[in-house]
Amino acid sequence: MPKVAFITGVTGQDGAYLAEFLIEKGYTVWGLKRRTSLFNTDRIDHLIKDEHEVGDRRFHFLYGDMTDSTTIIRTIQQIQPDEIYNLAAMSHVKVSFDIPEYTANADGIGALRILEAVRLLGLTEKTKIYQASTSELYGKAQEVPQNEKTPFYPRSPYAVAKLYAYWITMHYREAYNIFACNGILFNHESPVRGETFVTRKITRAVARISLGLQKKLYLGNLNAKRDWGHAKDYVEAMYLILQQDEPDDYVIATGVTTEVREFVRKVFAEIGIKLGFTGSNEQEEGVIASINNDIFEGKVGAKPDHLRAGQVVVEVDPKYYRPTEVDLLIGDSTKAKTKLGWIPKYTLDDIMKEMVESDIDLMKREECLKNGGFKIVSRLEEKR
Ligand code: NAP
Ligand code: F7E
Repeated sequence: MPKVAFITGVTGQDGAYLAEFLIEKGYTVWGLKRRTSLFNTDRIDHLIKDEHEVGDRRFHFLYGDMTDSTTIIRTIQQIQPDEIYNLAAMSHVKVSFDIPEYTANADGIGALRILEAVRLLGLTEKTKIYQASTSELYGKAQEVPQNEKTPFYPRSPYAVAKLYAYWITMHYREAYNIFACNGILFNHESPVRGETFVTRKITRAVARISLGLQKKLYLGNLNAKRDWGHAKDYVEAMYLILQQDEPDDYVIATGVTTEVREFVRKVFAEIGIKLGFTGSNEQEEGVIASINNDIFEGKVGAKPDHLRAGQVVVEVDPKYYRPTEVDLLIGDSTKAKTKLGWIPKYTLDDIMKEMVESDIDLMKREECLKNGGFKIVSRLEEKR
C-alpha cells in the first residue's frame, strides 16, 4: 500500500514542492485547501491535471481551514494519514503585525488542532507529524550561528504564534508519545515564492524594470541579513525528518548569510547591470553604475535602451519597515547533516539566477497574455 500524506498549506510554495516530491516517492497525497473566490492553484495545477487527465489519483484536495477544528478532525479521520506535514500558516512576518489575532489562531492554535485531532482519533501510534517551525523563533538572535540549542527571542506576532506551535509540538511528543517533529527552517526561496517576500519582490521588480514595465523598486530595511536556501532542498529535509527512528527537532539552513542590499546587487548583476548604492537610511538609493549590453541582451532578449548609467532604480520606502526587525539570521545545520544526511544542493547564486530568469519569462508571458496569447503550462511544471 502506498503511504498516505496529508499536507496543510498545499497551495503554498513549500506545499507545492513537497506534494510533487512525495508523489514522486510513491505517496498518495491529500492537500488541505482554503476556499478562495479566485483560483489559487497555480503552483499545483500540474498535479491536479494528472488526476483528471492521466487517471492518476495520487493527489487529492479537501477544503478546510486551520481555524476550523471540526473540519481538521473529520479530514484526518477520513484520510488516516501516515504522515502529516503542517505547512499552513499566515506566513508573512510584516502582515502578522496587522492581523496578530488571526495569525495566533491559524499558526499557533492551528498546530494544536492537528495534534489534538491525531490524539482524539487514536492515531498516535500511526501518524507522524511535521510542524513547520521557523528561524524567526530566534528573532533577536542570542547566538551566532543559531542551532537547535540557541534560545528563542521572537520579534513578531508571527514568531510568537510559531513559538506556541513549536512548544505544543514538543509537548505532545513528550506527553502522548506522538511522533511529532519541528523543522526549524531558515528562509527558503524559489521561482514560486510568494510575490511579497523580499527575494521574489526583488527578482520580479528587476525583471519588470529590465522589460520597461516598472521604473523603480521600493524596499524597506536593506541591512537585514538572511540565510537563504532553496525550497526544493528544504522539502527534502521535511521528508527526511519524518523517516527517522526517533522524533526530533532539526535546524535546516545553508550556513551562509547575505544582506538584502547584496541580494539586490546580485540580481541586477545577473542581467548585466552594475548597481551602486549611495546615501543612507531612508535616503539610500540604488543607482545604475554601468550596463553590459551583451549580458543584458542575452538574459532579457532586448536592448537596454530605456536604461542608462546614473538612473535610480532602487529607493527605500519606510512603509516596509517593521515595528521590530530580525537583523541577522544564520543557521548551523550540523545536526541535520550528521543525522539526516541532509546537504543543500543549491547555492544562493543558483537560486537568484533561477528566480530572475523565471520572472523574466513570466513577465514576458503575462505581457503576451494581455495581448491575446495563451497560457500553456503552470510555472512550477516548467521548472521541473
Ligand atoms: P506560503 O507560500 O505563504 O504558504 C502558506 C500556505 O498556508 C498556503 O497554502 C495558504 O493558503 C495556507 N494557509 C494560510 N492560512 C491558512 C488557513 N487559515 N487555513 C488553511 N490554509 C492556510 O508559505 P511557505 O513559504 O510555503 O511556508 C510553508 C510553512 O513553512 C509556513 O507555515 C511558514 O510559516 C513556514 N516557514 C516558511 C519559511 C520560508 O522561508 N518559506 C521558513 C520557515 C518556516 P492560500 O494559498 O490560500 O493562501
Ligand atoms: O523579509 C527585509 C525584511 O519578508 C526578509 C517567511 O517565509 O522567512 C520569511 O520571513 C528581510 C526582512 O522574509 C523588504 O525587513 C526589506 O528583514 O522576505 P521576508 P522574513 O520576514 O525573513 C521566515 C523564516 C519565515 O518563517 C516566514 O514565514 O527583508 N525587507 N525590504 C523586506 N521584506 C519584504 N517582505 N519586503 C520589502 O520590501
